[in-house]
Amino acid sequence: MQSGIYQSLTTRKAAQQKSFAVLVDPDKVDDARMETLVRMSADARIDYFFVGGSLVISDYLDECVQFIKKHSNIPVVLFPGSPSQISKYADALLYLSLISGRNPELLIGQHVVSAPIVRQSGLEIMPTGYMVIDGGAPTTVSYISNANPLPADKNEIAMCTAMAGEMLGMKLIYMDAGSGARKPISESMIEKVASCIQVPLIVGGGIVTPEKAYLNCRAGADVIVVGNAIEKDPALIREISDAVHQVPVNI
Ligand code: 1GP
Repeated sequence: MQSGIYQSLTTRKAAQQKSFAVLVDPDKVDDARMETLVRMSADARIDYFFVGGSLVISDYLDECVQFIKKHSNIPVVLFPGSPSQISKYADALLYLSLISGRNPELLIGQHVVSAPIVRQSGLEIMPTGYMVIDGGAPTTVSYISNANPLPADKNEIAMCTAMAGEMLGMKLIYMDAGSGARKPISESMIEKVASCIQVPLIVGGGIVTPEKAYLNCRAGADVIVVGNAIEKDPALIREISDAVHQVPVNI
């Protein structure tokens, strides 16, 4: 694995610095919206842009990534819903394996088919154990993945899944309640998972307040991802960024 984004994630984790990633769904933006989003994100000193969605219907992905690169220094990490969502203009790729599900296509099948394209992209590849947690109602990701989400109250299953993912070599664990989830992941589940892994822990899905972002970080999340809430109220970018960056270091 090349150094770069992953190095920055592990360095920040070692220093107990929490990170904030704004999720951009290329289907939901245009140049005008991107202009506002990138400007507000740079002002709020966010740490990463994640770009992707469970469905990407438009062909705005390359343009969207190029727009961010042209107008900011914020690293762009692809968060692909399918192997077609690859842009060589990004900095890195979350190479997701859906370890909470039992759908072989999303564990390894699609990876096999797309391996040459992924390698040729030249992107920094970050193997990521992706865990979809029940967010109270079906989300696009739970439907598209054709796999049961992990029950929201089964902290032990989440812990064992993350441990197994790490031992299989995953460099990141991403716990996701799904975009627009009714219920975000509980702090008790985040705490349980964080306590049993060494690799950085990304948490997203249904986070709509700075308070919840803060509490998730206190529970052990290293990176907070927010998409939906920001689409509705871009002022949240600053509020959530401040909350995440104010989490005190434990001595
Ligand atoms: C979804 O984790 C992301 O995959 C972010 O979710 O859009 O609900 O913030 P939201």
